[in-house]
Amino acid sequence: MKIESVELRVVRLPLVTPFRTSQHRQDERVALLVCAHTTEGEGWADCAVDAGPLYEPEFLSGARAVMAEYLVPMLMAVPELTAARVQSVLAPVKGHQLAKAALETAVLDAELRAKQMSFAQYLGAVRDRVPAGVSVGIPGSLAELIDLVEGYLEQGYRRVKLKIEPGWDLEPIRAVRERFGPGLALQADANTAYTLAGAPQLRALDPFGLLLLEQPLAADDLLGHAELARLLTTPLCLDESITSVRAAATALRLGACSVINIKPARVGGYLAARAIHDLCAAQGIPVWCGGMLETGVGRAANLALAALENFTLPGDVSATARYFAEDITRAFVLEDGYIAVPTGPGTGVDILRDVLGRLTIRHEILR
Ligand code: SMG
Ligand code: MG
Repeated sequence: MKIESVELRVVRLPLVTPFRTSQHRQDERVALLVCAHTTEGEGWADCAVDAGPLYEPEFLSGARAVMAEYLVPMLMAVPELTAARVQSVLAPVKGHQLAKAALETAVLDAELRAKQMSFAQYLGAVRDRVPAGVSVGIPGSLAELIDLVEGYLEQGYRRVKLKIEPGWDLEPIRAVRERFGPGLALQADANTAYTLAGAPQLRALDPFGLLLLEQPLAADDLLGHAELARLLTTPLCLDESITSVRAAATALRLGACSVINIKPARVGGYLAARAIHDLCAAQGIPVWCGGMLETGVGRAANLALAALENFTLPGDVSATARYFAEDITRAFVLEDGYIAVPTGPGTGVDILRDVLGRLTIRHEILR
C-alpha cells in the first residue's frame, strides 16, 4: 500500500475524575488522533502523547511537528509500505517512539481492515476477553480513596492499582488492605517518585502483599531497581524504564524487575510490544498491558494485545466509563470484571464521526 495523506486531529475529552500521579495531574485527555489514508483504505491510531511532557518526554505539539516535518514525508515516499516496514523506514529519526508507534498503528489498522483481519488475530491473541484492572490516582483524602476503590470493586474490577508518592504510600495501602481484605489484588505505582534512599519506606509496604510495585525509581535507574529488588519481597515491575525490546532485555538481565508493564506506544508500537511479550514469555516473566488514558481507538488495540498468552496479570485497560462520559468510539463495558476483545477488522472499532467532529479542536491534513 501507499500512504496518500495523513490526517491529524486533536480532540479534547474531559476525564470523569481528575487523575493525579506523583508527577502530574490531568483533568482531561487532549488526544492526537492519526488517520492514514492509503491506497487500500484508511486506518486510525491514538498517539499516546499528552498536552505536556510531564509523563513522557514526548508531547502533543512535538509529536505533531515531527510527524509533519519528518515521519509522514518519509512514509509517503515509500511505494510499497507495510506496517512491518514502518519502524525501519523511520529509523533515521532518533527517538519519538510515541509518534512512530501511532503511525505504525494507523498503517497496521489500514492493512488489517483491507485483509479483514483483527488486531487480535494478527497479534496472536489466545483469549476473547481480558480481566480489567483500574488505576486509582492520588485523591484528596483516605476517605475519598476508600470510596473510589469501593465504587470500582462494585463495578467488578479484578485488580486495583494505587498511585503512590513519598508521604502517600503506607497509609493508603494499609487503609485499602484493611478495608477490602487480603483477597483484593492490589498493586502500587510510584511513577519514579523515590530514590534508593527511600528503600526503608518501600520495604514497609512488604507486609501488605502487593502483587507488585511499579517503577519506584527513575526511568534510567536500572541498577538502582536491581539493588532495590534485592531489598524488597514485593516484586518490582518496570514501566517508564521499558522503552524498547533492548531495554526490556537489559532490565531482565540485570534483575531490575520480575514483571513488566508493556506500553505499546512507548516501545514503538504493537510489533515491538509483541516482541517484548515473547521475550518475557521465554524467560517466565509475566507481563500486563499499561494504559495512557487512551480513547477507544487506543483501548481497542490494547485489548487485543492484552489477549496474548503471557499477559497473565490484569492490565490498566478499564471500561470507557472510568475515563470519559463520551468517547469517539463505542464504549467498552465491564462484564463480570472482563472486557471483550474486539473481533472486527483492524482495531474492530469505528469512529463515531459526529462525536469526533464535536470534540475536535484542531484538524489538519498532511499530503
Ligand atoms: O489508562 O488507565 C489508564 C491509566 C493507567 O496509571 C495509568 N497509567 O504510569 O502506568 C502509569 C500511568 C500513566 C498515565 S499518565 C497518561
Ligand atoms: Mg506506571
